[in-house]
Amino acid sequence: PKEIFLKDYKLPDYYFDTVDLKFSLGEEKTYVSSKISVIPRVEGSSAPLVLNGQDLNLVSVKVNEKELKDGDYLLDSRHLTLPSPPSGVFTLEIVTEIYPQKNTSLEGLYKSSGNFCTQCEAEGFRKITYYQDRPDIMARYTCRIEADKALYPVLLSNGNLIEQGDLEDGRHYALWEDPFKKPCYLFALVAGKLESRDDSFITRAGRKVSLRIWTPSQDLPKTGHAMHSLKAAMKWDEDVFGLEYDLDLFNIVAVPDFNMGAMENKSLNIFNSKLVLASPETATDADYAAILGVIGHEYFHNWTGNRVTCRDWFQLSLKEGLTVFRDQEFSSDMGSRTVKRISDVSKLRIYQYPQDAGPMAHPVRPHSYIKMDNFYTVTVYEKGAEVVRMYKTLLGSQGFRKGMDLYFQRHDGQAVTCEDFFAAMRDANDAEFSNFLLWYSQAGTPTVKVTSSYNAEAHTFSLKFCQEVPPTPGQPVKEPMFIPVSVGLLDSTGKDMPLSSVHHDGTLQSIAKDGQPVYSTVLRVTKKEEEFVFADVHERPIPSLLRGFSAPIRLESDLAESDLFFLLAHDSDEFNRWEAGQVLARKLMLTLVADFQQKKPLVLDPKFVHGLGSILRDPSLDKEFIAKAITLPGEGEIMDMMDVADPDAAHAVRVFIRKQIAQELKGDLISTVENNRSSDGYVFNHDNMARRALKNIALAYLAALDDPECTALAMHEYQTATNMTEQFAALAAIAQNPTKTREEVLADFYSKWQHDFLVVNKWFALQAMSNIPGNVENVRNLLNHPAFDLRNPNKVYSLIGGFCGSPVNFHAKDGSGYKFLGEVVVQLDKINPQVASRMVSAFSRWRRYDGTRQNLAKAQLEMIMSTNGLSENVFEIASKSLG
Ligand code: B3K
Ligand code: ZN
Repeated sequence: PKEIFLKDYKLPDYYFDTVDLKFSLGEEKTYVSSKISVIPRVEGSSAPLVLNGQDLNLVSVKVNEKELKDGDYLLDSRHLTLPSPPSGVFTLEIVTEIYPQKNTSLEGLYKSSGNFCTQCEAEGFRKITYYQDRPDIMARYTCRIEADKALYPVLLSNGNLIEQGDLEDGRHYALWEDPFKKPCYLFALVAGKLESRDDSFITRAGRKVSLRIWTPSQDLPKTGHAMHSLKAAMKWDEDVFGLEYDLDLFNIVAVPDFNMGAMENKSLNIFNSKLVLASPETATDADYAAILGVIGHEYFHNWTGNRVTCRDWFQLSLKEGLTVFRDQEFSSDMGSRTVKRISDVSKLRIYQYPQDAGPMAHPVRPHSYIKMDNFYTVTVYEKGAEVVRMYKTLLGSQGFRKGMDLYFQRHDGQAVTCEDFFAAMRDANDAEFSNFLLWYSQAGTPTVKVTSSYNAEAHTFSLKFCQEVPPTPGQPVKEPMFIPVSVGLLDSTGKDMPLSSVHHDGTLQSIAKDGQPVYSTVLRVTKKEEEFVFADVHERPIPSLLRGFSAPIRLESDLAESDLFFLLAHDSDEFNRWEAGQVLARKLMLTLVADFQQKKPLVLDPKFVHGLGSILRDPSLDKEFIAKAITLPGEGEIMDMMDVADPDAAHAVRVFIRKQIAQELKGDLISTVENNRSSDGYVFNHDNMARRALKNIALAYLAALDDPECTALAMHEYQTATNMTEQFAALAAIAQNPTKTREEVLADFYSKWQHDFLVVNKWFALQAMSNIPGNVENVRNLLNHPAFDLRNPNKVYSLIGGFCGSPVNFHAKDGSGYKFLGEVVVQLDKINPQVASRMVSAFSRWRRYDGTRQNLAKAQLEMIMSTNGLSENVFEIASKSLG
């Protein structure tokens, strides 16, 4: 396999101006013909034209209408090369034959539940026809689709429908034209038996846009929330960014077989059904929230990704980091900003920090890849979004908006780089950004140590920062980063002190703005060691550091436990209230882990339970915030902080604390469940979601007691639930304990929902993630369950992915979990390399464990590496994990 490097980027020798595609869809094979007008970049050049192609059967090639003979072009398994094309503009026509029915990789053109659909990002278009498959080739497309009318009554592609009609032999056709230039990764085609929910949106300029969400007819009733989300997203993008939709039609198609969440193809988004279909009875609040976020995300790509796209795939975060940031902001505005921030930061900590500390660590803009699909990562997406958020933190809302406006003004219709985005932000604000670009090129999570001291005589308060960026593969030595640290100071009553000025670098900078006091300020930490001294501080303050999580770092402060309890009770920055509780919980859990490892009896600090109890009972707090605040850090997060990850200790400690809390707060938890039941039907809004979240976490705690009273309560909630959010939470609560009731309720749930594959996937995931000892056997059995299918990514993510999410079972000391995953990966790789490669990633941090586990995991990786015909996808992850 060949590694591709950012530093090797070269401008293409040829541009494509227009591309006319014709698809003749068939049951055995599909013919694709493309007619491309080719323009040399440099006049008179006759450099070879190299086209990408994979799994294609070439039928014919014509240049300026003349068919080429065998020797006129070169063909290998990955390329079609014209060694000496005519100089000047010319027409290239290519016909290929492809086999979508046999395509299990779900990349290129494939079939899902009888319908044709495409997935071209990153490099799937080359599985449709020979092309310069790279995002800096932007062309205007037409697409003519021809198919059997009875089997495929609906024919869709990008842009506008300009012609349709019947043909001989029961066939028909549709001709689509996309007026916008686009890279081929945004091309899409759908053909099948689908029906649409239709609606419309009036843009702020008064244009009417038709909106259609396509599914098989029986699913149409479940598309209401998706349509609502789409309209909300269109409005929000106009209000917040001044960005209007640019065509008269916007289509969304839901398909059950899809490798990821969704795809932003120009005006024809294709979605995993999981992220479109929802009804109160079948989808949880988390599903509703995910649909809102992802519908928003794909829609927002129309400007950040499609109108302005990436020059090359190394720049992926240019569109993904930015668009994740936009969807996070959208969801914040539609619900609770604090709770959304807590969820996003948790996601970063649980998934991105470990990646950034392991063998697959890479910068937000990677330097190299073997298979681009492996770089659609939490680093590119979530850390990338944090990088965009830092611009906003530094520039303020208005400054950020000015930067965005300039970005579109400069680059609409272009394929650009992360530096172009940076430059727009800087130039629009005349900003001084020193070494900010390092966020794109240096991997690893910076650790920042903060020490504070108060000088009672001088009335000054000093914060000393010391930063360290850990070494990562290929980057042994790092430079200090530009870290925006948002800070406030609390007085002894818990109120924010007004901040007047700060000494830094030998100067006194004023903080107050226009004579108005300021209660939070952003310090720009840019050196390895640096001190900031606040002036006019009249009592010893408690500092609230990194408010709103203003930078993706690990913060280590010298705050005492009592300071943390104080912040938990008083901080005006709600994110930091939550964070104070998390820091306390992490410290506590690590202490107990050490006790557990030394076989000491475990004892829980009563102050901690007391703190949680007062949060639980505080009527002034948002219920969803309470639910987050009483949730303990996960086992993974704790293992991540240990020198040698010990899944058994992390698990035992978490179980112990949960039980203790449930015991001590049992009365409060029971009344929390009772007082937060639904009074009427399901409503998806913040208050109702918050109520359900709080009720469900209380129920989960109670079930940890495994006593008859709590089991009966959970059973009651299960039986009376009128929506999936509450029903599934009750099921999960009951399923915590390996009892007969568990088996009965799981069976009952399946028989209720076996007709609905999305609900059945929840049922698979719940069992797969279970911490019940020896669960690997159950999961093996579920592989043979009639509802399971290795070819469907959602099912794999639920069952196999779910299993790898249970540290005790996946990392079982007998190696049974590793062996199971090894076997599945080898099988899966032959079907769908992208999905197999995601699964094999569960092995990547094997060096974090003890010697026994290391040997067992390593043996599986080696077994995988020795498999014949291994895909490049799995090869890259497995070899880098071993390397
Ligand atoms: N851009 C797509 C991801 C494509 C992944 C290709 N392996 C979805 C998104 O981020 O919006
Ligand atoms: Zn995206």
